[in-house]
Amino acid sequence: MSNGTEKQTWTATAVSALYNKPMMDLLFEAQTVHRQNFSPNEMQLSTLLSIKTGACAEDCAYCSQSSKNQAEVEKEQLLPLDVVIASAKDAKAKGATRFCMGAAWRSPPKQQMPRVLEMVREVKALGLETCMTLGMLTDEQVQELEASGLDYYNHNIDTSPEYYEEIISTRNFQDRIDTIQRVRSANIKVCSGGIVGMGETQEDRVKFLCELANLPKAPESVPINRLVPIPGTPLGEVEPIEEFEFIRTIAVARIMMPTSYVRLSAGRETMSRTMQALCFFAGANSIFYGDRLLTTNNPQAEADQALLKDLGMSGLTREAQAACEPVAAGVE
Ligand code: SAM
Ligand code: DTB
Ligand code: SF4
Repeated sequence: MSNGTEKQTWTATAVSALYNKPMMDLLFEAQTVHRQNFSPNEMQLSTLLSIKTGACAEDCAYCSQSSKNQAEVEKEQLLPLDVVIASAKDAKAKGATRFCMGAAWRSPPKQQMPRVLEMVREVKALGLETCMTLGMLTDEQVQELEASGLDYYNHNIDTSPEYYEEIISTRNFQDRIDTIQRVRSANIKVCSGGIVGMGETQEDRVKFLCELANLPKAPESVPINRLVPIPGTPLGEVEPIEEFEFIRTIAVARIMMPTSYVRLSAGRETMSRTMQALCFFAGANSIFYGDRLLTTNNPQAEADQALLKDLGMSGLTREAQAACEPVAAGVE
């Protein structure tokens, strides 16, 4: 564990031992760490919007938006600003505090940046936190995003370095790390996680979590997606990962990155309420909130409101989040 001055480096051996602890011990430890750093009955709510859909040059095997895959998606060019603002207003009215905008790009084309930056400014002006996920960035693009006031940049490492090349061939693991480092060196918070259930081994999951936790500074936000198998993609027929394996991954992420928000991301639509509650107990304290992810469905907002109510939980306000931040910052 961290002594408060030096950041711990996690080894795969140590993480594997943690991962394979008796389930009740693992859950108890994760919940204990969670309570040391966060208020246990609050859930951070982020709403996602696809601002540019489909026709992506990359070949990510899980993704409906790759031009190399045969999934049926409605391709859409970069959305007009007013459509994005209307969607953000709606998200805010429903209780989201962060608005995440995703584009199916390998990297953002230069001529599209002015509108993207305008989106950040306008959404921020509504009083929402902003997050963008646009693919790989140059130093100049990072600076532009920073100047526009962007709060978070999402760039997932997705899986272990070893398994990465089984999933994507049009870029490599280091390309992802390079963009994360560029974002980290600016005044933008890092959101980075990955996908569980792509046929990877438990060792891959352990190594994936080591990569995230051993970054010079762990990501402030860690989305853990359960693969949404999409027909027409190479992973369209993959069987869902065993549930306890998934919950263990969340618990281990919580313990390794005690002050990060761990988001139970894609894949909730096919999870029972009980499974989601166990993921929250294991330390997940953020969700995508709103009926749609990028090209697939998410639970209805009303269903999530009912879930949180039945669990005695509530959406995290920005004020409560700000009050928590000095505590979290002191631990790392
Ligand atoms: N094109 C940009 C990029 O790749 O960084 C941004 C959008 S991309 C769709 C964002 C992330 O969504 C991916 O890195 C992946 O982790 C997640 N994702 C995409 N398709 C998914 C699926 N079918 N199931 C679970 N997660 C998925
Ligand atoms: C993340 O980790 N998950 C989100 C967001 N970051 C951009 C995307 C999930 C996509 C799920 C499949 C789809 O809707 O196309
Ligand atoms: Fe393109 Fe991102 Fe999908 Fe990969 S995950 S195909 S980069 S949209």
